[in-house]
Amino acid sequence: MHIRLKTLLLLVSPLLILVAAAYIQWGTLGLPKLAPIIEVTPATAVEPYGFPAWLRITHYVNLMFLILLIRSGLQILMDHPRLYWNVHCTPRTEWLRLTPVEVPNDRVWTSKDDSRHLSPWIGLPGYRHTVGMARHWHFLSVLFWVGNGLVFMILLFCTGQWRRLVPTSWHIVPDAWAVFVHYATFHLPPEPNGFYHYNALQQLTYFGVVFVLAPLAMLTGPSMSPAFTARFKWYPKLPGNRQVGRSIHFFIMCAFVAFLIGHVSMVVVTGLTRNMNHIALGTDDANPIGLYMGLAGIGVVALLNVFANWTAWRRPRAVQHAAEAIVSPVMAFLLDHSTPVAEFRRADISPFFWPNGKMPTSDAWKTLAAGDFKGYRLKVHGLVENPVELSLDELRALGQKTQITLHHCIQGWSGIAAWGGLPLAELIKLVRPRANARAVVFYSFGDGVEFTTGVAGGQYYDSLSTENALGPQTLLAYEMNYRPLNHLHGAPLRLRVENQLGFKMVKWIQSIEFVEDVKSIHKGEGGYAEDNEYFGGLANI
Ligand SMILES: Nc1nc2c(c(=O)[nH]1)N[C@H]1C(S)=C(S)[C@@H](COP(=O)(O)O)O[C@H]1N2
Ligand SMILES: [Mo]
Repeated sequence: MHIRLKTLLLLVSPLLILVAAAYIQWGTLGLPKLAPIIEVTPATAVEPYGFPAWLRITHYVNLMFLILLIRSGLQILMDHPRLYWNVHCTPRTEWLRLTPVEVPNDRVWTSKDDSRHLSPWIGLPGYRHTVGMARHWHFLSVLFWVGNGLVFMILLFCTGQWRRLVPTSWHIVPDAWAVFVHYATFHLPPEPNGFYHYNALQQLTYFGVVFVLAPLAMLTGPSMSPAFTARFKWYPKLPGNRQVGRSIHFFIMCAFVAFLIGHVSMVVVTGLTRNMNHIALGTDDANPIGLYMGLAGIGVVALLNVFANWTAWRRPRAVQHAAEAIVSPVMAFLLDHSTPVAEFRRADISPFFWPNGKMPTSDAWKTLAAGDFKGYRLKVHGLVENPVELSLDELRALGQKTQITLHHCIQGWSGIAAWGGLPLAELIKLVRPRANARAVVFYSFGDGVEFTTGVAGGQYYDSLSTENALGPQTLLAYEMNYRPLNHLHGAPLRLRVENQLGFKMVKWIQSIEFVEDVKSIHKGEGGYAEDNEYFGGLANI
């Protein structure tokens, strides 16, 4: 692991300064005076107190999905184990590197080569390049996590319980500081009974988790979605750019983990049995039932995680289809109807563009490449009235467009390039698809790489709905950055479809077929990555 020293200092210095200040205050002035603890009983309470059932349940459900989110999120991160502040993801500019590998200069190093192994005890589902499954669990979990959070918020404000979390006086800041000086210098202050009242630091922390961390996690998520950012170019600019959004998303995960550790430790230190009765049973006494229930609850969370890993390894197709059924409709509703528009300036073009996939090894492609693709003919067939075979010159004559766009790989990296080519809509006009042609399939000269074994096998292909094929930013590109497309990035022809993730954009295109349904092609999931890596139809996030 490697982290830039400057970044590390920037990250830990606020905490160090606070701790140092706490020690200085203790050393010179002694421990600060704490806000007086007001003894409250049910008879004297004026504010809402206790933990109603809805709160205990949402608290628990939150934990369940938060753990799944963290574990699947870590797995997604390890598929491109580098974090950057710049959108280009140029090697050696990352501020955090969770791999020992320095990107070599003297040979091709693809983004798939770069993905790292993660223990299945930590990652969901663990091991290498299992980003497809990890995403399914991430997005399935996030729907429930956000839904649960909404229920919590609504009830919080309907029941008056918000008064326990939301500070209503600035006095909370000095009060919280006084508590912090105690904790930081290892003095346990007398605690108010949390059933009625939190201490100031505790209240401020809970407030921060609910009203700052969780919303930030939700806001930085979509800043990584190709469909969303291709439609709203300003959105990723709110954090700075897509990679800043990704880095912040990572910090939020770290903050949640830090909170979990601190929160659980405090629950243990400040009266475990009583605290467990509060949050498991909603009672304020000292019998051990809440503790047993809490332990059982944690057992259920552990079982859920075992189940998640098991499904990811043993029933991946079922998980893929479940995500397709549950998540895709929600995401399609939110994202699919927006046409991509975001374009960049020439000066924004990335100096380096990560390559992915395996170069074709077939003689057919090698012969064409040796002849500078003069002999290349793109075959367009299937459910069309006018099947054609076109040379590169003929494709050029049909229409040309250049677009400077941001590429999003499912693995996490991004890059900006100028793509020149034929708008697919023009080709569609020429071939006249039949009414029953609902999908367009792009076949590659190259093979895919099977993800568990790393062995190449089977033709790479992918497909688009006809609607997406007609999009204003869907191109058959033969130029990259104003030069003929090079071999590595897909010569002679590749797909660009800017509201989707990179894996949809087939390189080294051999032929295009119009079909009624992709179910009849290969394993029927719509593409090589969908067939073999269980990627979802969620290529827009
Ligand atoms: N034929 C083929 N096309 C492919 C792939 C592949 O493995 N084989 N990988 C895809 C993925 S995952 C990405 S991110 C982009 C990468 O394009 P680039 O190499 O130009 O960056 O190509 C896509 N097209
Ligand atoms: Mo990718």
